[in-house]
Amino acid sequence: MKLYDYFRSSAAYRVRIALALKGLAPAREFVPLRRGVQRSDDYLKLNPQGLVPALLLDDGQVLTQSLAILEYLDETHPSPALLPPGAAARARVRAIALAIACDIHPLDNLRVLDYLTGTLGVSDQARDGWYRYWIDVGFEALERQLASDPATGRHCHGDAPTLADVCLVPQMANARRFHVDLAPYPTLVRIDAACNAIVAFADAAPARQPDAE
Ligand SMILES: N[C@@H](CCC(=O)N[C@@H](CS)C(=O)NCC(=O)O)C(=O)O
Repeated sequence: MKLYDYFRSSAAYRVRIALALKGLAPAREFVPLRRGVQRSDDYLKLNPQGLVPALLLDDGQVLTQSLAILEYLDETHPSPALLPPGAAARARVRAIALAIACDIHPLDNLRVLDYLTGTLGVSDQARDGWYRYWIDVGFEALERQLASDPATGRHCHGDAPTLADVCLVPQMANARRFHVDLAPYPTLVRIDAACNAIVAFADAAPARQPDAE
């Protein structure tokens, strides 16, 4: 397997965490997003969306979309499981993961931010305000959801990491990078700390990647 990765990509960070939790260490190729290599002909042959991550399998198939990759890894390497037993519990975990991956993260993606500043002529300050705004909208709901639900434990669901934690931790890192005030989100902060105490999470952090600038 080979992971197409970028240190600051939170979608790739999710996959790095899952790989590490499952004890997998595939080859990696770094795609420097700031230089636009994700839009090169060679990369578009792998992922026509021009986004990282992509996972090249040993048989030549290429998987894209981090959540699809996470579920593939969970199906092919079931231990430790990233989804809990029980259909309703799995739906809860997926809902938390999707709230982050579908409703927060895409609004703050590099190409969206570049469109704001480049095409729409928005100032850097307004762009950063946009970034923080969409994290706050998503985190306010997540905090309410997690704080009030007895299914929340040391982690987003119970006491073991799941797909939800794998999505939460990179989004928390993004929030910190853009100086989002995390004081209103004590449950998210607590779960993030519990996750980062696990080596697989800590080692997947952007600052620990070989391509970190
Ligand atoms: N939904 C996709 C999102 C992938 C994504 O947005 N990747 C970002 C980095 S986190 C990217 O490659 N951005 C390049 C760009 O915006 O040009 C997934 O979960 O894999």
